[in-house]
Amino acid sequence: MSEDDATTPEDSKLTRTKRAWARDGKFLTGRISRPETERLPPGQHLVKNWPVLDLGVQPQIPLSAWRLDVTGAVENRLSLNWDQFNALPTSTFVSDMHCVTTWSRYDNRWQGVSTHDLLDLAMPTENATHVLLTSFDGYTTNLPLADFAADDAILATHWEGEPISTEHGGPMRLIVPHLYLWKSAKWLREIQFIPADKAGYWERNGYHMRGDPWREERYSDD
Ligand SMILES: Nc1nc2c(c(=O)[nH]1)N[C@H]1C(S)=C(S)[C@@H](COP(=O)(O)O)O[C@H]1N2
Ligand SMILES: [Mo]
Repeated sequence: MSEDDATTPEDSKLTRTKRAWARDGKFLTGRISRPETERLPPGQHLVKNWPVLDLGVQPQIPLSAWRLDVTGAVENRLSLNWDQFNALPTSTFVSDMHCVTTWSRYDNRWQGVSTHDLLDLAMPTENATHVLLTSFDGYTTNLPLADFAADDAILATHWEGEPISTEHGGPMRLIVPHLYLWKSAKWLREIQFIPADKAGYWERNGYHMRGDPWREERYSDD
């Protein structure tokens, strides 16, 4: 950790602060809306810049050492190197992002491999209901398979036509536009398909298992 004496991410100032927000229900407006009627989710404000948020370790991953493993409840387990990943069909989507710390940023153009195309390859088995994501910095996050499989969810390598920078999760990060951005794992290393939900890093620290911004699913209910 860089900014304080914490020895584990759990002890860091960032995590302690965000645990307190979850405990106190900070930023909650109590409003529910829908993306069809309101582009900006409740309690969010627009930014033009693109803030960087992570646990403080930004791994530099040489492309020769990069791998993506697809494990768990799938017909075809995969372990792709960078060339194999880049040989997959590519898609381009434009979407908004919404961070639980209340900033939103519109119209981001992502290029990469759609989760649809990855799912066609891996073929989750019938009992797979959720995915647990693990990144090169040790970060984890979980989401329902149906959300991971959203039409505009993408394993992104490019943002606005340029390779995604290291600080924003390059060489490859997930983008699931319709959930809070903490579900969009940077520096993605492994996608595990699982038969029951399992909390990732922020989910163990007071944050919601699903994280729908229009329902303000910021924090866990208990
Ligand atoms: N690997 C990894 N992915 C991560 C994080 C992290 O710490 N490590 N932080 C999450 C959080 S809380 C947010 S808000 C977004 C921030 O993405 P950005 O830095 O590109 O804005 O990344 C998410 N993905
Ligand atoms: Mo976040």
